[in-house]
Amino acid sequence: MAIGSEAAGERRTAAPELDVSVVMPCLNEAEAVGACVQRAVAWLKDSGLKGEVIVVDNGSTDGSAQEAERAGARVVALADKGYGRALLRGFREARGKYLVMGDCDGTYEFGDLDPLIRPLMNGYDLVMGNRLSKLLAPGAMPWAHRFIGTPIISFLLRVFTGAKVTDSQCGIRGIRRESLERLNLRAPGMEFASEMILKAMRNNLRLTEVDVPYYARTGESKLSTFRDGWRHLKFLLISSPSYVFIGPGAVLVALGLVSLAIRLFTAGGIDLGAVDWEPVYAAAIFLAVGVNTLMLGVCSKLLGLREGTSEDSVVRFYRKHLGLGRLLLAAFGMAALGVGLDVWVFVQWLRDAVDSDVRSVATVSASLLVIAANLTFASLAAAMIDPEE
Ligand SMILES: Nc1nc2c(ncn2[C@@H]2O[C@H](COP(=O)(O)OP(=O)(O)OP(=O)(O)O)[C@@H](O)[C@H]2O)c(=O)[nH]1
Ligand SMILES: [Mg+2]
Repeated sequence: MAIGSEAAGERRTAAPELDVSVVMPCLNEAEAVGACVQRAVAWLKDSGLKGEVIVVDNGSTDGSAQEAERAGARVVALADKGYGRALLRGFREARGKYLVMGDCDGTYEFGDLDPLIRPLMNGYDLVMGNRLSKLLAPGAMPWAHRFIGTPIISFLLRVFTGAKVTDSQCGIRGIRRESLERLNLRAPGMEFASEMILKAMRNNLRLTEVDVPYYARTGESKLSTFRDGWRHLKFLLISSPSYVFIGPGAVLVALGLVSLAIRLFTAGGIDLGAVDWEPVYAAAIFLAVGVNTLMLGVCSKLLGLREGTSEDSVVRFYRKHLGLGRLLLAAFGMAALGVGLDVWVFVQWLRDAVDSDVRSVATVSASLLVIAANLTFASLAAAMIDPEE
């Protein structure tokens, strides 16, 4: 009989009753789940550790739940589909100090979980399997996953988080329960695999990687290369305001200031042969977009605080030196300067004295007005997200 229901089970905080819980998400894996469970049960017996095997089933229609139970698993039934949801549900049910997760599709070796458990016993918090080693069986991984999807997502995770991972998409992993509870994982789908690494790094978990065998899958894949690839990419993008907003915003503002400085020293534009390049127009675009981008970064970071991310240097700087009052004042100053310059441009126009310098001043005044307006609205948005004391 399947135990557990969605309503049951708060987050577990009591001391673990077992050493290891092996959690397998399962969706129509009748051909392989029985053998996976059997091997995990046998390993638990051989290792002398007290443990359990939990299979979280999302309404498989091929008898997976029965197969899993027959092989010795505790089967948890879950109605809402999703790889991440299933794992989170399994972890909530788990009673072990160490948690091992893995696909029950015949690709992973549950008969020897020592390589994952040993580092946990030695003090690591998260042990990632790495399939990209000589243990990878020929033909086990589709070409596009092996050479495109997995390397790209792993690269982004390395850049965004500093995690030293070769195979960020590996489904077999070990984690301490107390470490997992600090991560506040929520991703419902396949992007759960990336979320775990990103949050592990942000919470300073000790992470290591061990080579694991990887065999060809039995049964049908549940992974949709493009849909799930996009879910990973989207998750990484929306979790990284420093890389998406603050970095590009700072570069744009710097380019804007440099272009403005070039304009000051090259009256009449830079001679590019057939045309003169007027850097002031580029400066206006860089500065307006750059300031906007920085403010979007501030807003996302402030939003992150609500979700439990810790305050970083950008947020500290914003709260200490900027904030709503000062930014509104700055916006007002820019708007006043913009209007003043516009009046001067208007007078030159009345005098029929519009030349390249006047056009440059008109551009600067227009961008000052745009930046002032954006800053006003963005600083109000920031204060709505993070009302100041
Ligand atoms: N409970 C549950 N399990 C799921 C769901 N989607 C996938 N799984 C299971 O999660 C594991 C990972 O899914 P796979 O289809 O193997 O995904 P993958 O390993 O990235 O792709 P392959 O290389 O084809 O194996 C398998 O054990 C699936 O049965 C789901 O919605 N609910
Ligand atoms: Mg799989």
